[in-house]
Amino acid sequence: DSKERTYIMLKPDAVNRRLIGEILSRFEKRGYNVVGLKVLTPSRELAEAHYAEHKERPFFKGLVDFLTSGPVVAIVIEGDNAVATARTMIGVTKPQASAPGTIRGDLSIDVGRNIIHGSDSVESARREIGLWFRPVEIVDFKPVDHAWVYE
Ligand code: YYY
Ligand code: MG
Repeated sequence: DSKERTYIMLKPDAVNRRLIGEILSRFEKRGYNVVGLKVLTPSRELAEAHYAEHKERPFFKGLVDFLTSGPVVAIVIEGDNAVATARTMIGVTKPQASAPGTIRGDLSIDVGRNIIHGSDSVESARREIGLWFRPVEIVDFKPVDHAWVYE
């Protein structure tokens, strides 16, 4: 197994709909470890930096307005192949194209209210974790059930 990390963010719709526990539990039950976790309302600067790759897109302003409109939960998840597996668990960008069983496919309808973000590559994860967390806010630990999750 590898201790790959990914950046997961529960957007203001997830927080306002009280879905924090529901969503976090899916990663925990799968066997992933939560190594960073906080609730904050992001500044415009932070939201724009997070979504910098989309700054020329027509939905950019609405996306930043939405992300800064309320609290988000910033999360670092760790475990084998965390980046790709989390994306699979999340579903695709459009909730209506996301399969039942995925987070977006079970809990959302509209692309602009798709409740969760997950890094799209190990490189993006590194950048996003650095943007949202200071190193001291991330823990290094190995749960006692490790050998029951990994062979
Ligand atoms: O990585 P992911 O969140 O699945 O999608 P991205 O293509 O990176 O877009 C980021 C974010 O932007 C998406 O989660 C919703 C919003 N968005 C939108 O509102 N309308 C679109 N046509 C595309 C994306
Ligand atoms: Mg993306």
